[in-house]
Amino acid sequence: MVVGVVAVMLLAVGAVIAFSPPSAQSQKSTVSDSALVAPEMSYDFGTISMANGKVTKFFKINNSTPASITVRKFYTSCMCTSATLVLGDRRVGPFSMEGHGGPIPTISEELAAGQEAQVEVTFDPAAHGPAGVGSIARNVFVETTDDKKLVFEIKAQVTP
Ligand SMILES: [Cu+2]
Repeated sequence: MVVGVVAVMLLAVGAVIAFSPPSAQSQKSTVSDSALVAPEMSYDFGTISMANGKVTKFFKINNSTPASITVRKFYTSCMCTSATLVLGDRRVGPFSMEGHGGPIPTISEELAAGQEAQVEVTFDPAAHGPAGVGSIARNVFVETTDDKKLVFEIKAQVTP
């Protein structure tokens, strides 16, 4: 009798594990471990046309810790996408994909405790030529000196 109850419980636990949604996997492209926080990590431009040229999105980042954080590297997942760090009226970048035109230079941009900055992301839908039609997803990586990373994602449906 007791053995039967335990067996049923084990089956129930097994079923819960087996049918858990794969949420961790579907969110992998925007996983971040940085102490910097961003209220918005992902943005969908919707349907955009190559003929209309580049599109731009600003993401806010904030140092919500009591200590300063230094950004040391800024890069994207593809040469069609570039990113600039905007600190007030100072602009650092744009930077694009590592390997295109050499390595991405190391920078040293300090965000004081409580300071906010912006990440300006520009996507050129025509950069890949006719092959660039369809749905795209690109990432922007913000690396800090504590070896952590903030990862943004942009998406679009590209038409000619
Ligand atoms: Cu690209």
